[in-house]
Amino acid sequence: MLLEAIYHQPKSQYAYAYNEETLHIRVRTKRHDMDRVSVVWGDKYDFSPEKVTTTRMVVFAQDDLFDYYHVAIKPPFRRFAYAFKFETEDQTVFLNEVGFTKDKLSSSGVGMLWSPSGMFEFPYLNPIDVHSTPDWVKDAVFYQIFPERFANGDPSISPKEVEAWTPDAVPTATNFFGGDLQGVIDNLDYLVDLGITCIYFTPFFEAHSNHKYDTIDYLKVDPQFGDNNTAKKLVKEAHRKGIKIMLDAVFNHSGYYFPPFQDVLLNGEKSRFKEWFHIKSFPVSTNPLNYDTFGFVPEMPKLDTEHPEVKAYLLEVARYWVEDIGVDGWRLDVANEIDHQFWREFRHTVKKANPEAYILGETWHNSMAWLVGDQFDAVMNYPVTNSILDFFVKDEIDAASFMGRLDAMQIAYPKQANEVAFNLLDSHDTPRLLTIAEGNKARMKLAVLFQLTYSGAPCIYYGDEIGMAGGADPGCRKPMIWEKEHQDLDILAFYKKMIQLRKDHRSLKDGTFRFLSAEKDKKIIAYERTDVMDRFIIILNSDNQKQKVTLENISAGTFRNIDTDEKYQVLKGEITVEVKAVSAIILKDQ
Ligand code: ARE
Repeated sequence: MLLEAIYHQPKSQYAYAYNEETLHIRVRTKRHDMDRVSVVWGDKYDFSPEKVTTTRMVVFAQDDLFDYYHVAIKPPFRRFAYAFKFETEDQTVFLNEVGFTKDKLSSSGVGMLWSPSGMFEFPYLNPIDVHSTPDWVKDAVFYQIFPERFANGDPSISPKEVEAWTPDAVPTATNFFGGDLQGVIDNLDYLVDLGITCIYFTPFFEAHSNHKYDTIDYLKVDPQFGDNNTAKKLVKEAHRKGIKIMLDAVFNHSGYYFPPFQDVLLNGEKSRFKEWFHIKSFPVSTNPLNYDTFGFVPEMPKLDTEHPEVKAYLLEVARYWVEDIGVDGWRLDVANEIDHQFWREFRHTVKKANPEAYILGETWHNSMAWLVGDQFDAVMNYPVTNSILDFFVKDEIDAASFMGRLDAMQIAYPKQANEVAFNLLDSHDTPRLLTIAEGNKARMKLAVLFQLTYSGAPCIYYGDEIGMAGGADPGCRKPMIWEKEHQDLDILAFYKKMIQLRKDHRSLKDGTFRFLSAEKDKKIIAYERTDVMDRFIIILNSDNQKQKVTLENISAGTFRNIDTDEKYQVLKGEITVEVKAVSAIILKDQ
């Protein structure tokens, strides 16, 4: 037993309230080290050896080095004092907050283990502290729209110098094509038909650039896109068709033409807005840059979100779009560079306006610090994106590393954050999926199949579903191709089929997920998704050769290949499946 590998941290992603009555307790051990791991627990105000309960934990995640055990427990009085019990054939070891005890009967250990003062504690499960995330996101299929490039529904408001909206149009950092909100309204049925339930809009507030991340007026739709009534109409129409709307909150910085920043440029030290920004000296200069910005972009002066007026202004913006216009969520731009206190107040404001609103942080790295319940519901799951791309699309890692990397994200956050994690494969900030796959549609489909059968909320970047290609920003921002003859209808049919399958089966959304195969040096993975209604076994072969795999520890039953109807019988807990090169098989129990 390798005691050095064992890790637990109270009040963290290793011990948190899942809901108002349930605690999740997790512990890490060396991989394959233990025969049995349990949590030994009781109530600290009524604590005695006779009254403690021992509850077995199960392995819920694994990586190269470690097993991660998990258990859900409902402490009757919301208080929880606990220790861990680790067992192998010849050893039993306990761990409490004081340290390890070899045997509960050893003289030195008795007092330590069986006294509440030595135990780990979850002192009290206060409902207000529970990190609760909106249920609807578990069922959602998101679609990301870059408003300037989806559809032009009202040419009368397009910028004068728009370029032709053709399948071979070339987006640059500064050109315009004329997309607008009416264009989205006109195409809502297309999204309904695809199976979309929420649109994520990159910014559509008044701004100077084509991407609109350099805001001029946060309370106004950009005149090139419509006006606030068009936004209202969009929200209303979308809601009527079962589609929710999430907007982009660009609160880290404003645009250069934001009136308060213009005032600072004009009035320098005398400006009443000088403290709204991080200005190092006067007069303000872009070269050399003497104020803080997003990156080193002079057009994006960083806002001082600690300043009470800035905070009040931005919180009113957050409230207005949710409460007065009716949007269902906010994606937070550069979320990790804004102070935590701002996000706490932001959450309070937004959830007061709509308790079911989804708050999604744009972060690209481990984000536990924002996922403790008082800030974001979830984050853009780029670590998972990269793992999917590395395994299925770029063919750079083996099955064992893929599983390890995904499972590392399962242990990185509380379950309720992972259930509503935003799982994207590409975005307006990355090359398109098909381009990353170097045009290999089979690899693209594997990634999509995985995305749509994994936990978390999948998001499709506009146009991926019809096989649009495009390199890094701005290449990935071509105008949507609407002409059927230029769309890849095979990819479209594939997306529709997979989205429908996900919608028809809860197990594929928030059922239990269990890897059945993910071996070192192999390129094939298999996993099971189950809930009370049904059970799927999904096998994806990312190898360029066909592969045969025998899956073990499967409970009895007969499965059917959903595409070919071929039957698979579980024999002695095993199923053997052969999968063609770069393809997948989906088995469903009968
Ligand atoms: C423009 C040009 C680019 C050029 C850039 C710098 O298009 O080619 O490189 O200027 O001069 C918006 C526009 C962009 C624009 C940018 C600046 O959409 O087109 O780029 O403004 O004017 C990091 C941040 C993350 C950020 C990404 C882009 O952490 O917050 O960089 N993403 C958001 C939006 C963007 C938006 C902005 C922020 C600014 O989604 O669309 O850009 O409002 C690693 C790092 C991450 C890093 C990531 C990507 O993983 O860890 O921190 O993200 O790579 O670079």
